[in-house]
Amino acid sequence: PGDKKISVVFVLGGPGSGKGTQCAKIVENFGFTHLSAGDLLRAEIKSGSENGTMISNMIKEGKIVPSEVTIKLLQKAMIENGNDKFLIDGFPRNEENRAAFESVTKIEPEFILFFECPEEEMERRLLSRNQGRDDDNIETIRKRFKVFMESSMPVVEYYDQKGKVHKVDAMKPVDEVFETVKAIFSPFNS
Ligand code: UP5
Ligand code: MG
Repeated sequence: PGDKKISVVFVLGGPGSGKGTQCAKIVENFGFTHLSAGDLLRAEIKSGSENGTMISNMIKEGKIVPSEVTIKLLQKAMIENGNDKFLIDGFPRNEENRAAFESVTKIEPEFILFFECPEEEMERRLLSRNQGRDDDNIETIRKRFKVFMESSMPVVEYYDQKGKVHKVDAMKPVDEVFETVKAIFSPFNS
C-alpha cells in the first residue's frame, strides 16, 4: 500500500525506427514493463471489442485512434501490471494525445527516448518485417510517415523545448543502437 511513484518513459520515433526492438532490450536490462500502444490497439481488435472495427480501419489508414481509447488501454495495462516503471512505446502521437494523457493520469514522463531514422531505412525495415501487419504495405506506410511528420513530431518538439528528449541515431545496427540507449538508462540501473 501507499503511493509508489510511477516512472514513465515515452519511446517515440517514426514507423519502423526500432521502438519495439529496443524496448525489448530495455526490459531485459532495466526492469521496465513495455507497453506498446499499437500492440494494445491490435490486441483490442483481436479481442472482438465494440471498438475493434473503428480501430482496425484507422490503423489501415495510418490514422491516430481517439485518445480516450488508447489512454484507457494504457491505464488498464499499467494497473494490471503493477510495476512502477513503464516504457510507453508509440504514444503520445499528437498534441491531443499528450495533453489528454497528462490531464487524465497526472503523470509527467521522466524523459523521451527518440529514435531518429531516415524514411528510406524505415521503409526498407517495414517492407521486410513480414509479420502480417495490415499497415505494412507501401500505401499505408506513406500515410504513416505523413502523420508522423505532421502530428507526432510536434510532440517530440514540445518535450525537446522542455529539455526532456534523448535523441538516438537509430540507423545503426540493433546492438549499436542499444549501446547508446543503455547509457541513457544508466540512472535506472538498480
Ligand atoms: N529493425 C529494428 N531495429 C533495427 C536496426 N537497428 N537495424 C535494422 N533493422 C532493425 O522494427 C521494425 C523492423 O525493423 C523489424 O523487422 C525489426 O527487426 C527491424 P520495430 O522495432 O518493430 O520498429 P517500431 O518503431 O516499433 O515500428 P512500428 O511499425 O511498430 O512503429 P509504428 O509507430 O508505425 O507502429 P505502432 O504499432 O506504434 O502503431 C501502429 C498504428 O496504430 C499507428 O499507425 C496508428 O494508426 C495506431 N496507433 C494509434 O492510433 N495511437 C497510438 O497511440 C499508437 C498507435
Ligand atoms: Mg512497434
